[in-house]
Formats: sequence, C-alpha cells, structure tokens
Amino acid sequence: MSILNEISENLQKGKAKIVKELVQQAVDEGIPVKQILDEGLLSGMSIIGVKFKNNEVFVPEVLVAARAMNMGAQVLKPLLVESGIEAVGKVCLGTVKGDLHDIGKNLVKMMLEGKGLEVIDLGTDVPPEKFIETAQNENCDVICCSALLTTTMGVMQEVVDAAKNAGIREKVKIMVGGAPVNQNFCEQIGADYYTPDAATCAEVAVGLFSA
Ligand code: B1M
Repeated sequence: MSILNEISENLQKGKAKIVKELVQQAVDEGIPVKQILDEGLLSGMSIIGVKFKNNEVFVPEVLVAARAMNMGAQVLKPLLVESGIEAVGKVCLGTVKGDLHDIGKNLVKMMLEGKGLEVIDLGTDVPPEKFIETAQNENCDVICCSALLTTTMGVMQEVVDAAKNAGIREKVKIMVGGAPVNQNFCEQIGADYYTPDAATCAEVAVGLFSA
C-alpha cells in the first residue's frame, strides 16, 4: 500500500498519532505537500464523508477522523507558509453561527497565513455581529466566512447585512466558501467573492492586497 493510501486508511480509523507520523514520513520522502493533502488527508476525509452520509459511520467516528485530519494538517502547516513574507493584510475568519465544522476553515487559515496574511481566527459558531465587531476593532480588510451546512449558509447573508448596517460594507471585502456554497449564492447574498477551496481563497485574498 502506498504511504498516501496508508494516511487515508489510518485517518478513516481515527488513528491520529499514526497519521501524524505518516504525514511526516511522506514529507521526508519528498512527496509534494499538495499531494499529501489531496491524496492522503482529504481523500480519507472524503471517504468518511460518504460513509457518514450513508449511515455507515456516525458522529464519534467522524470526530476522531477529523482530529486525525487536523493533526496531519498541522505537520504540513509550516510547509505551506512561504518563508520571509511580511503580513500584507488582515483577515478575520470563522465558521458561521450554528455550524461547528472547522476542518475546511482551518485549511483556509493555513493557506491565508501561508500567503503572508494576518488571520484572526474566530473559530466556529460565529455570530454575524462578532465578524463585524472584529473587522471594526481590528481593522480587518477581509471577512472570510465558512459554512458546511445548508441550514447555516444563510447566516452569510446576515454577515453581509450586518456589515451594511454597521457602515463598513464599502471598506471590507466579504469572502464566502464551504461545500454547499457556490458563485450564484455569493452573488445572491451580495458577498464579494466565492472560492471553492482553501488555496484559491488565499490566492484571491492576497490578490486583493496586491491590487
Ligand atoms: Co457534518 N455534515 N454534521 N460533521 N460533516 C457534513 C457537512 C454533511 C455534508 C455530511 C452528509 O450528510 N453527507 C452534512 C451536511 C448536509 C447539508 O447541510 N446539506 C453534515 C451534517 C448533516 C452534520 C450534522 C447536522 C449531523 C448530525 O448531528 N445529525 C452535524 C451538524 C453539527 C453542526 O455543525 N452544528 C454534523 C457534525 C459533524 C461533526 C462534528 C461530526 C464533524 C465536524 C468536525 C469538525 O469539523 N471539527 C462533521 C464532519 C467532519 C463532516 C464531513 C464528513 C466532512 C467535512 C469536512 O471536514 N470535509 C461532511 C461530509 C463531507 O463534506 N463530505 C459533513 C473536509 C474539509 C477539508 O472540506 O470543509 O468542505 P470542507 O472545506 C473545503 C471547501 O469547502 C473549502 O475549502 C476546503 C478545501 O480546501 N472551504 C472554503 C471551506 N470553507 C471555505 C471558506 C472559503 C473558501 C473555501 O472562503 C472564506
């Protein structure tokens, strides 16, 4: 079995320590970071997702897999950070109110930091007013909202509205993403940018500062 398959298999079993060691081994073997992320960690997580949907695994199994995913990703974090970059802008990031999914959000954070942006991570279950308050108090140029549930993606509209009501809509860009979100939804709620994955999110965000 290839090491990437081993990472995926062990992630599905929630073996966080082994996943961490295997990811380090893959790095030492010179496998590209993106390949380790996509074909090892995310591949395992996606299989867990399908099994979760089909009721073949349940919340506890998904939680331990998520923990293994996060531990593996932590090993990759320093490699995603381009060396010697000065912080070029400030972003506040969170998973919206009612939503506890943070794996994608954590990846977005890593990629943003990797591009040299300063990130204020508000965590999960973040109410719209918290995004706005942080953007105002910390002078953030961008608000990044993540949602994984069709029942919570609507909160992104509330973030856009709250930014308007607070009078900061012209000053701050609002970026949205997460599995159920798409370009149409982004336009519908009046957000600025939808991006499908963490790497693209970071590219678009950094582009805003160099523009
Ligand atoms: Co949940 N869950 N979950 N879950 N869970 C999903 C999302 C679901 C699709 C599973 C399914 O049924 N197939 C489904 C949602 C269905 C829907 O809304 N249509 C679902 C459900 C229903 C639920 C519960 C309601 C289950 C229950 O309790 N009955 C419950 C809700 C809890 C809550 O949030 N209030 C729940 C709970 C959980 C766990 C706690 C067990 C766990 C989360 C643990 C954690 O995050 N710490 C969990 C997990 C892990 C999943 C799945 C299996 C995996 C999600 C994930 O981390 N994917 C998921 C099924 C699936 O996705 N196949 C599922 C990997 C991650 C890297 O991808 O987050 O999409 P993702 O991030 C991507 C992109 O979306 C993008 O970048 C990343 C890739 O680079 N991205 C952005 C994300 N945010 C972005 C922001 C951006 C740009 C890009 O710009 C700002």
